[in-house]
Amino acid sequence: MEMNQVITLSQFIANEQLKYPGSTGDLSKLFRDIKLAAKIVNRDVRKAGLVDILGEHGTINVQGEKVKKLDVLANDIFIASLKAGRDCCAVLSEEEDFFHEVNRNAKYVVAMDPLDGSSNIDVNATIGTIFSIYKRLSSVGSPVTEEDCLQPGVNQVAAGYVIYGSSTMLVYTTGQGVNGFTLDGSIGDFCLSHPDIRIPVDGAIYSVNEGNFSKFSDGVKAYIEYCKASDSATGRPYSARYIGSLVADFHRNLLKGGIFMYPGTSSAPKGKLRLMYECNPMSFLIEQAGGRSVTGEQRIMEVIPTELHQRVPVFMGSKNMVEQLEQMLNATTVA
Ligand code: P6P
Repeated sequence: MEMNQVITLSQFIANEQLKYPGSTGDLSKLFRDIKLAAKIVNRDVRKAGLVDILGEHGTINVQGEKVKKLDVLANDIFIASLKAGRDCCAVLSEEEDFFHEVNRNAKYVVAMDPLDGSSNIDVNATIGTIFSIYKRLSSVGSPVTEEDCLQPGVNQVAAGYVIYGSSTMLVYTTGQGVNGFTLDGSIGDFCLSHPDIRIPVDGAIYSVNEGNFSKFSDGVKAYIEYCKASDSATGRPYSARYIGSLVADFHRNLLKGGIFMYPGTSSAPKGKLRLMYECNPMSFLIEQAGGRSVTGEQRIMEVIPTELHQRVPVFMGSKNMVEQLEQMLNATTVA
């Protein structure tokens, strides 16, 4: 890329669309709506600390408006933008029990976590938005069905996240690799900053909440001990890095290599993370970047969903690290 050549997200998507002569442009318009909502959420996230001025959520602010929790506000912002854009037929959101029909004359379903890691907001840690896009199964114009929103991850047409960190980035895939765009406040647009992201096949970072160690399976315990063991030939011990915000932990591992784990435990066998709007989109991205993502028994994207908000155990990251983990899980299962 020539020096000083700025490629905005809209330009990049338009160029990508040219590769598909038959495309209607509906997906590009959907990304337009997601981009707009992301910029508005970014504005509000950056003000989150100003509660003394803006008011604590649940209170009434100086304008006489009820101050919403940021994750509820983010949900409303994304749904409003998708509704106005008219290219989304339904939204499955972590913030709503059932899916929300938006425009039955549109063909794309959006599954999303509008603001993941919101417990980190109060301590000013990095948080993010995660989204996953499917083509509806039912015919355009008919009522949207639960089956439209319960498709396996292999059916995704696109997935991505927005990370509200030291800078704000939008990272996405449509199945043609992974590209990252950084928000340039001076022009108010996302600009290509990380073209064709590939995760290293090996890494030296492991991310897991070790507070749950006593409740992990023997195989997971064995792998964590493997990560901690000293072995210079394989670059161990690895570094432990856990922010407690999926988008932040994922993004670091995507760029540097590593493995992220949210295993099942004796008290929560399915783990904590949601299949439809956390594990599937992140799995699409990691596989498109050359990594691997499994439940410990199968590829995450091949799980057949049965509930809108179902949880699955997740192990995802550098291909060789995830395969090493799977070998240790199988060894303890077989034993
Ligand atoms: P724990 C944040 O609440 C979240 O949903 C993910 O962003 C994060 O990876 C996980 O939960 C952290 O969970 O149990 O380790 O605090």
